[in-house]
Amino acid sequence: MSNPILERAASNGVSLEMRGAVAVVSLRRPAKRNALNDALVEALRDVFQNLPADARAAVIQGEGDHFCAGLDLSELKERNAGEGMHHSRGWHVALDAVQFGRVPVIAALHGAVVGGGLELASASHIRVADESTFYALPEGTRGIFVGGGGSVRVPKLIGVARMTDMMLTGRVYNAQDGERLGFAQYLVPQGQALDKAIELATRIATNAPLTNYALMHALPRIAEQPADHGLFTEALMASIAQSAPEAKERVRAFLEGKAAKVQKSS
Ligand code: 1HE
Repeated sequence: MSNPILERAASNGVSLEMRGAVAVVSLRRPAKRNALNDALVEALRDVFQNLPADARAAVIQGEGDHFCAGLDLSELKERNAGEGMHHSRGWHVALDAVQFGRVPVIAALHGAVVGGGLELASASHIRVADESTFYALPEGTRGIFVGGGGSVRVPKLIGVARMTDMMLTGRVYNAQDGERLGFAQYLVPQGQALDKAIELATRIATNAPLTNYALMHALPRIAEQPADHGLFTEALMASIAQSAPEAKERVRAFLEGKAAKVQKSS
């Protein structure tokens, strides 16, 4: 790796390894359960803002027994109100780099996905959880609030009522319930989340890049627009995507019987 930004990120606990066209990003602070201190949040931001040009999809995972224990609570105790505001805004920039970067991001989840760890997972586009995964928002019981975009992103997955309950009561959801409620789109046996995430990312990497980009950037914005505006944005995005040479080639291949049909699922 010769990129100094990625080298600095690696020394601060976030490494990147290319597997074909998939960038595998790893949180590497297992002794602290991948708790996110300031250096790690900045490293995450830097990695996702500087993915290699040949990356067409990314996976994020945590080393050790847990995906991520959330905010590093040891850094919280010294912060005043102004510093707290800037700290939260720094998380927003980092997690926006995950959600609104250049390529789709698949989170491979296991063990604790809690607090800021759940906020990070929620910024990804697809979540694959193994059976050891559990989800919680201990902020409520620790006397704090979410600050990494959780109040915006988590209700989009499970609804405001469930998030309120999690924060008021400290409720923890297991992997099965998490999939049923919408935290994860895929549930796999213990130890298999990373392989499944890489398999999905490898498939996604073969899509037309402009279609992937449109899905990541247009869908969440359209969801927040009034219907009339959303339909207009959709029409704009559709016309841009279908005018790309790659789209024309792919459609022609299907019409000539050279592209796969949609198969009934088993
Ligand atoms: C930590 C953190 C952390 C572990 N900050 N140091 N997040 C939380 O409230 C979750 C807090 N963590 C836990 O509940 C547990 O650690 C776990 C369920 C994740 C894992 O349990 P376990 O038994 O495997 O590990 P452990 O023994 O609790 O922790 C191992 C070490 O990691 C230990 O340090 P050590 O020096 O004694 O070895 C822990 O202190 C340390 N550790 N989690 C700091 N979070 C943008 S705002 C977001 C707001 C939030 O995210 S609030 C939620 C914070």
